[in-house]
Amino acid sequence: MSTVTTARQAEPGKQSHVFPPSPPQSEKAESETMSTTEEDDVEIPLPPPSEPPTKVLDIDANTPDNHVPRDPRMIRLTGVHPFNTEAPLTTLYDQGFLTPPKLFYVRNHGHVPQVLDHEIPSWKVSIEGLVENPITLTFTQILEEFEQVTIPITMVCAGNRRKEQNMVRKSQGFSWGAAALSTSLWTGPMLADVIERAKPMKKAQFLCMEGADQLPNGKYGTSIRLSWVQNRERGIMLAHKQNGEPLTPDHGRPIRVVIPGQIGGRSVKWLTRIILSDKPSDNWYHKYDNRVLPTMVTPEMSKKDDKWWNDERYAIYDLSVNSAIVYPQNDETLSLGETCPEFYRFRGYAYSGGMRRITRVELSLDKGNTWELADIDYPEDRYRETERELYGGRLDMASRDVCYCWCFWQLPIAVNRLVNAEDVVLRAMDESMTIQPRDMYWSVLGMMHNAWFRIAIRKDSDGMLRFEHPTVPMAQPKGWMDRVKKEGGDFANGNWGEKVKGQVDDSAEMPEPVKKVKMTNDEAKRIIEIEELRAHDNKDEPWFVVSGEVYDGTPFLKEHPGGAVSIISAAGQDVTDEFVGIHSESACEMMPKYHIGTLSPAAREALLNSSLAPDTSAPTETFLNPRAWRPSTFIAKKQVSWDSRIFTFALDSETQRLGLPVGQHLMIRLKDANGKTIVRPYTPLSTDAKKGVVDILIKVYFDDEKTGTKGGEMTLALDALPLGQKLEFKGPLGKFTYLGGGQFSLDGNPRTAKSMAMVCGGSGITPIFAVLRAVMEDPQDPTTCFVLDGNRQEADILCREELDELHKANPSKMQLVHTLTAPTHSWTGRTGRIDKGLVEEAAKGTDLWLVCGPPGMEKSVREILTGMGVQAENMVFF
Ligand SMILES: Nc1nc2c(c(=O)[nH]1)N[C@H]1C(S)=C(S)[C@@H](COP(=O)(O)O)O[C@H]1N2
Ligand SMILES: [Mo]
Repeated sequence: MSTVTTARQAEPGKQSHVFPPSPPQSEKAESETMSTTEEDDVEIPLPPPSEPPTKVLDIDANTPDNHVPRDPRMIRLTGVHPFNTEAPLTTLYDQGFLTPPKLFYVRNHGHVPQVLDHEIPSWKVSIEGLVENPITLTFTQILEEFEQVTIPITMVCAGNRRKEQNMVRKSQGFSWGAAALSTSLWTGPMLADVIERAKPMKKAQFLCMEGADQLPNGKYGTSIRLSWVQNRERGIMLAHKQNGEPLTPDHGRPIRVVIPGQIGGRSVKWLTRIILSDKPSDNWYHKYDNRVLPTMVTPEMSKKDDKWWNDERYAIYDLSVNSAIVYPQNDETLSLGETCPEFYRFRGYAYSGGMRRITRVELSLDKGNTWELADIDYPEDRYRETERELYGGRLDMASRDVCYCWCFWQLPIAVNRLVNAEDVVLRAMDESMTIQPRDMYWSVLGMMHNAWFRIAIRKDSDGMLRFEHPTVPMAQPKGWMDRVKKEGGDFANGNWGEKVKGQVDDSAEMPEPVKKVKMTNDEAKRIIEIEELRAHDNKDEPWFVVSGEVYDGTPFLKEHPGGAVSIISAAGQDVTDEFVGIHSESACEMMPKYHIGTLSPAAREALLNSSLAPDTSAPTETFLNPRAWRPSTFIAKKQVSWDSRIFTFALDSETQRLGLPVGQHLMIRLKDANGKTIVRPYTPLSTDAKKGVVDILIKVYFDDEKTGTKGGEMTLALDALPLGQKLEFKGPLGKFTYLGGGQFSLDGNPRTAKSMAMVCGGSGITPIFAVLRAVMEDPQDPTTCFVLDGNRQEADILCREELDELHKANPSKMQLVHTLTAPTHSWTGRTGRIDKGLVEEAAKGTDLWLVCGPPGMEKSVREILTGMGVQAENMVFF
């Protein structure tokens, strides 16, 4: 514990919750009130100086609220009007336990009713419905004929923290940060006393209320249970003073309802009517607002079927347990230099609903594996120690053992532990042992978000820790949720969307483990000299070399899945690297058939020397050479998601084009850190019209430490490649070329297609996309395309924006279907693998199938197509 004490002393930040925080009271007679109880020297929390704004802001001048003075610090979440605002989180917190009205969050569904001073005494509140004695009380009566109490109550909008939900999936609600809550001392009569006057009938069960604000769907109204009102322990009251001052226009001037422990939406402002009923309120705002519909109900479902809104089980009353970290604030930094304190004191708020007390607040530095208890301070308790007059009401907490207010927590954490943590998560528990959940419960209205509050810790290169809040309302920088989203992270990945070290996409095209397969024929004992090999450097009888062994490709020219070109371009060459790089075990098993002999040592040497010869040829119009590896410099890398990047490589000159026909691919060769040569085929993202550079989209397959699965050799090597490094390209390769206007060539034969189906998965999109783009970007091209793209999760969809754009621009030429095997609940598209049903959907009018994806996917699509009677000549597998 001694370290903790040190930490508190070391921490220079100000103590914002020392009470009483603010001796200077605003003008009025309150000081008198206090002096009458001088014998009672218990210190209670009193509000900070109020200094109410007197000026109508320019921004409000042209709105119906041009009569309401406001504080410019309030953050407007729904534009200029209506006024839905919260204070910056730290500003709110720094006020202490009680929030001045001008910084108290505001939720106005419409304009603020204008009530002039002289109209207030005669303001009327009617009590009607199932009462024996319907009455209308004036404001003056309510003040004078009922006992007045003063109670501290925290109000919270059901939408508090909604921005976090909206980041995951847009809800039908605007983006509150974590400051849609505030606390004040409220003065007025208990609503139970007022109701009694009207003599409720036995069958009255609900208390409906209505405000004076005229809204698009009628007046604002809602209801609560009458029994709750009658239970004085629940503290449900009418209030005409907030922190000792008459209500401000935004908070319900001249009178409102205040309900402890329940969402703010039930506390009607500008109160005019109370109706007792045997049914809940039929007000539009009661029915269509402040509800948590089941998570699987989509906005469309809720629109179609009114039953979701008529179900009282989904209406929110009690608040739920919730908490937030305030300090460190978003983008706060901590430099780790010599001046760095040993401890950083984390601080924030917590609250629960139904008047339940927060009984523990816990923080974790290891994503919830282990937790530490924070200190909790309950300023509300200080009011229980005294009974006195305050603001013209009896301070009425001494006999109450329930909790109406927020509390504060703090925990000093050793900075060296923060250095080693990726984040800090927070959760609170209340006295019903209800604990905040780890995961979000998303619903149509985006309400009651109370999952663990998480702060990400980033390590800046200059030796600083930088803290990120999940979201920040209307401000920059926007917090980790925005960052994760931009990185393409999936919030449902179990790690708040952050990259999980070693995470592997199970539908990925992982390179198959290369087993040693014997490729030679023991009968082929011929020794071949370099002259003989060179004599077969032609397209009629192409010989090629793999690992010093010579093969005759002639019998395989027709059958080679990569087309004759790939064999012809290998003629007379040592193609060991690319052969090993791209061929499967079963391909290797076929090789003994074509083995004709072994190169002599001299021939080996000659071949090696010729391939090492510097490329001195004059600059050509296009970069690629099908018969030579061409060097290129890695000049730029752009991160498009946590595992995908666009690599840019320089061509020989700024005016040179790559020279890759649409539909063909190229090969990349490089040496990894261990000196091992790796070769893989790729289709660039940039078009062949691009000069000077080539862009290649690469999805990196990381090692999976958990399962011990190795990542992608090539993609990991590329990812580790330093800028300025050279690697090599060779190509073009491929049996398919799209010529434009529906014309293509397959295995050298010119043909045409009216309609193409493009089936792909993972990074298989890249060759497909090249063809699709050629079709879609040419307005003269009448070909139609059906794109069927299968992935694991939404974040794995490559070229998504590009696809959407092509689709948008060509609604009649292009159909686009995404399907996910592991979607999150926010996904509304197709789910499951690419199966027969989907393939059949794509088959309408299709005369050419282009397929590219992981081996498993290609295999099953081939089976489906064959089963459907599609001829092999109409299928292209890349
Ligand atoms: N008449 C009326 N009462 C109302 C509202 C409203 O728009 N009109 N908004 C409700 C909602 S949703 C909330 S959260 C609280 C907000 O109270 P505040 O603006 O004083 O913070 O008022 C509630 N009472
Ligand atoms: Mo609200």
